Amino acid sequence: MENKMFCFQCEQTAGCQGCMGAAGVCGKKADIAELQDRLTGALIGLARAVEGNEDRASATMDRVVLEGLFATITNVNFDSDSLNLLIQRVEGEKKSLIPLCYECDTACGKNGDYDMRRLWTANEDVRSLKSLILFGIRGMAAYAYHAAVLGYADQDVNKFFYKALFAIGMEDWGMEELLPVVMEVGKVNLACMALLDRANTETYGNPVPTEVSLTVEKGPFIVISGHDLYDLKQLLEQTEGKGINIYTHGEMLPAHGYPELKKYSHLKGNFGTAWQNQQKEFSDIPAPILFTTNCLMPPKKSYADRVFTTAAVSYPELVHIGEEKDFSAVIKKALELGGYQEDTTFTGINGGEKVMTGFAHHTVLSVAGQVVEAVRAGAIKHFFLVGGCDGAKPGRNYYTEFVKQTPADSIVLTLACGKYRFNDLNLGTINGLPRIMDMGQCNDAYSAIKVALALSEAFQCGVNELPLSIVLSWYEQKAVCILLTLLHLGIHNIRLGPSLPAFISPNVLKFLIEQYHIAPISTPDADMAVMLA
Ligand code: SF4
Ligand code: SF3
Repeated sequence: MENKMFCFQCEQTAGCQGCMGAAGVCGKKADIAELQDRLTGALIGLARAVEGNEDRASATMDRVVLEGLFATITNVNFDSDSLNLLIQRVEGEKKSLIPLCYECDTACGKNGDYDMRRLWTANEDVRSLKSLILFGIRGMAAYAYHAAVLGYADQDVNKFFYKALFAIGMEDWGMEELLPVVMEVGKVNLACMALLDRANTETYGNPVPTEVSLTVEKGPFIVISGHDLYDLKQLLEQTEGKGINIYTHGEMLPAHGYPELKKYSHLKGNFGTAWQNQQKEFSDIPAPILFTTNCLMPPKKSYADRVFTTAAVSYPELVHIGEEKDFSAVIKKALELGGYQEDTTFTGINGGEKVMTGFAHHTVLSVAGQVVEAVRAGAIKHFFLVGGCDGAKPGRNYYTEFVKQTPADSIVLTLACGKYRFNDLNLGTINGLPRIMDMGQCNDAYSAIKVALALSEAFQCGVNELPLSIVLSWYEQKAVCILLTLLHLGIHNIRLGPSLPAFISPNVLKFLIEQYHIAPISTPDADMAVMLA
């Protein structure tokens, strides 16, 4: 490949084909793309060394696999130093596992790192299936990482990462060998999301319905973005009693529903909308912003001195807070900047001044009887799950229009950052139940699955027979593992948008259509008509 880089893992990939120039649409430069490929190739080498003997993998090895995969997710790590360090750590783990191989002159090829160019130039179907595996485990690694920082691990999940990485490195595997691994990503990701759900709820309690203000009160404040609840908890503890308020941003919004986080009175509200608006929304903000995970966009000069990173996120020249989680630099910056002089109200994209969250499975299932009764009485005729990532494409206003068109006797379940397209709409209630229920972050797809399974049990039918329509929006790799989980559960007729992944080859798409009747979104009117028919 004479192009400088190749990456097609996210929805905004150049020309719906692949970022191939000096930098990707996300701002990832060719040298960083190459380092991320080397890191992935090194992880495949480690999986080769472990192959057939996953019990030899240590806890530190499992951790470096999670961190290595997480670092390559879109909008997470743009920093060569930290990527080089990760590569060294992977090589160090491999060396500890097979020290003799490092002294051996015979290249047997069994433990070598994998050259990712072999994947990018492979037969399109093989490339497609291996991409589904790779991007799926990248997303899943983020979830396993969040569980791990709370002290939760599932050995079957951890072992599967090696199996999946090994499969990507297999040169002579075709559809027959790769397809089962693709489907296994979905199965294992279900276990991984269940693990994270347990980690979050056992640590911070079951989320409860919570109204979240979009007004920023006067005085010093910090905005915290990303998915990591542990980082938020540390920040809340370290800022308590210091006269600094904390506002969530992006995927941190659902944190407001957790009892052990909402108990902090200085966790005040939410700032801004979804990730793609950050360069505009942060341009003149008188406060620091802490990124705990994706989606970090290359910061503009106007606010770069106020952005901090921690955990898997890294960007050159930004201050990175290490594992000791000492946020004093962020606190100092908040006090220096001082915040707004007056309470300042922002609105959601539809003009709303507050949003609701906290409708995870525990809350929804606690009113299951009421929901089932409302369905039997005809007050609720349809459920929609409209969830997933947000992004910059103009066509994404589909999701706003779609939700606006949902009939008054329907419920909209939502999750992840795509909800910012409509979560400030007031769609009213049905028998006291709000018509829009935010189930949480993208990993809380687990909640939606639990609710769908409970409904199918209550009505004694399969999930595909329920009056339930699923409309997903995707952008990065966590959406890939969630989609694979829904397919693993045998869920049909999923609508996917705003465009289909560039890494799905025509043959793989044909398979998905034939087996699962997956379809691209069209127009809100046309899709709504089909779903309600
Ligand atoms: Fe392009 Fe997306 Fe890859 Fe960034 S992550 S280089 S935008 S395909
Ligand atoms: Fe959003 Fe980046 Fe995917 Fe967890 S924050 S959903 S895009």
